[in-house]
Amino acid sequence: RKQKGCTVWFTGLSASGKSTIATALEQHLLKLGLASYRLDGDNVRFGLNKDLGFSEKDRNENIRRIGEVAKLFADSSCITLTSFISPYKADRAQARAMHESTANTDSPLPFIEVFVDIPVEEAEKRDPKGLYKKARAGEIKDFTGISAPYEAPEKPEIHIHSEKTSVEEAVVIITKYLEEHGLL
Ligand code: GGZ
Repeated sequence: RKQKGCTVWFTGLSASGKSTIATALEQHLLKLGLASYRLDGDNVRFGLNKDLGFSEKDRNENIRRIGEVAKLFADSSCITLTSFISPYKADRAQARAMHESTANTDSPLPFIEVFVDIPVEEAEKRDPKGLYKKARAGEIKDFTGISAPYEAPEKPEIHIHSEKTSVEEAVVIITKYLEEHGLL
């Protein structure tokens, strides 16, 4: 049976645990012998999107391009994982619409939105890179959750409560969803 591609779209605040969960999920899928690829700030914001910053317009364009690239990976039968704050509802809806439309592909590509939910106070306590501290001090402007908006998803396919769910549990929840939807 040929693997069917899809995109697992993580969204959540900085320090919510998106990338940690996505990395663990990728490892798990690769162990199962499935083709999986993770797009994140490290391989996208320093390359394809190195011309973009964190203004609303730049984030819109960041997410638009990531949506298009994720769609291409998914179309190549890859289980594609994206790990970006993606704070705007309209941008996530656009990425979803790209996947679900059959404009450039034979069939719609499943798009699974995973909300990695964390209260901003908790993310700020974690602050692994000291970015919240800098944002509070005004050294970083337009910082999501502090001085720029985060529009939480209303109906994500999967809702992970980051403070109560371990990385391993999150991987199990997402893997189970993919299995139940015939995507593994
Ligand atoms: C939010 C910022 C900002 C501002 C730099 N706001 O925890 P990190 O460091 O590793 O993840 C954050 C990352 C966010 O990039 P994304 O491409 O995911 O954002 S978006 O989807 O909104 O386009 C953070 C760092 O970049 N960072 N400045 N002002 N996060």
